[in-house]
Amino acid sequence: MKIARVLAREILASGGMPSVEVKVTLDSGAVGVASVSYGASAGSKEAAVLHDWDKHRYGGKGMLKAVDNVNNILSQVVVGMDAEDQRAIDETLIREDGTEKKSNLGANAILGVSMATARATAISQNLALHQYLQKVFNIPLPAEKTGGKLRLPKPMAVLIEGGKHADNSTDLQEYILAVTREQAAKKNVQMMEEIYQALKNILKRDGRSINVGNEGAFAPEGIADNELPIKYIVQAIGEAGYEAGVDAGVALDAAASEFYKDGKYELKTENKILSASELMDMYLAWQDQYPLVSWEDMFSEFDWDYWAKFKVKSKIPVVADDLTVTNVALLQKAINHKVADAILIKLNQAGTVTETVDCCLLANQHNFLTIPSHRGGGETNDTFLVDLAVAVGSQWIKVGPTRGERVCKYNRLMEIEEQLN
Ligand code: 2PG
Ligand code: MG
Repeated sequence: MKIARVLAREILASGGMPSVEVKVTLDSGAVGVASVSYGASAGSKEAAVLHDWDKHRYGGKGMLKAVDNVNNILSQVVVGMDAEDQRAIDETLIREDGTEKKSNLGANAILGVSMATARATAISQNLALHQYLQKVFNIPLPAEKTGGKLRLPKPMAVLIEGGKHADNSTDLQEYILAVTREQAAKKNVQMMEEIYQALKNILKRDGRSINVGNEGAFAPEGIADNELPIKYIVQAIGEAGYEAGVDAGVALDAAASEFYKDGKYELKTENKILSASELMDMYLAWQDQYPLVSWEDMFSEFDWDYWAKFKVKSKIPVVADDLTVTNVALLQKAINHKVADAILIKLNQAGTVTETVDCCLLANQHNFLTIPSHRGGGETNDTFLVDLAVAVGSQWIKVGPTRGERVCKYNRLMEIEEQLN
């Protein structure tokens, strides 16, 4: 089965700014379409998003160059290649770019081709994408590890957001409802959305705004401390009729690189500048008070020392995102330095499907949790990350609770469950 045609176009992502969509057609006639997302609070070592920097279009953020790179350069090298050899295709794409961060042709161009090829080939083989990914990358069936039952990831839904994802909200970027109950995905999704609605009522009662941020999470203004949102979510779990600490708990993503300045952490809402050690004390006090499930990026990506110190004291998984940016070498470093227990997985941080899967497999080998995630700034309606999560046996997927580009992920999850049954 060979790649016959590759065609890219500029589309809009969730923030109303451009992204890239790629359509790959195989000689079997199968067509795969994929679109690429990008973040608002990106890690410094992520694969590069190529923008046009033409000030007359979208303030410089157009993606016509990346589109051209697909149509005129990448298509030339992959047309005629064996579509079933995803690894060879991705290696070819990486070689054609030739830079460490894919900054020459753009990870937004490269990843679109990579994802669309996988999807077209899955369709051609009449397999669900998650089944095809397991097959083509020879992933040990997660079902074998879980007594014959394929594990479906549980929702980690951002319910309150601040930082770079919303104006005038909290310093910490995300307060996440992490479902902990092992039950049907459909029930987990229902529970998560009921808790979201309960939270809406609580915020209204408290006279707070129920406007939402980038990811469809509430972004109330005027919250004077970074702890209150945890209390709100715990309360919402109870008011929705569930038990905090049993059915669900709270996961935090501080995205702390965003408020790290000159070796200190600036909490604007609290009018405080904290040392790393003071920040750690604040976090550790929370873990004794609340049903917390995990911590993500609680220290800056440049503060490896404190990551290590924090991990020793933490009772719950420490998740690396900006620190490791879905990069095998950085994950290996995180494993060696014992700074985390879990890795957030974002296809566009890596820039090809193969590199993303390799990262998940390395994580699995070292008993690191993998948490495939949406992006904050420019998410699309693509649901690839859900199939990826199922294929590699992820415990959770991190996706916002509302807005079309988020709920399509939960809809895909429930669809997979229906198909498996
Ligand atoms: C994160 C993500 C997604 P962004 O930090 O985990 O929630 O945000 O895509 O803006 O990096
Ligand atoms: Mg993060």
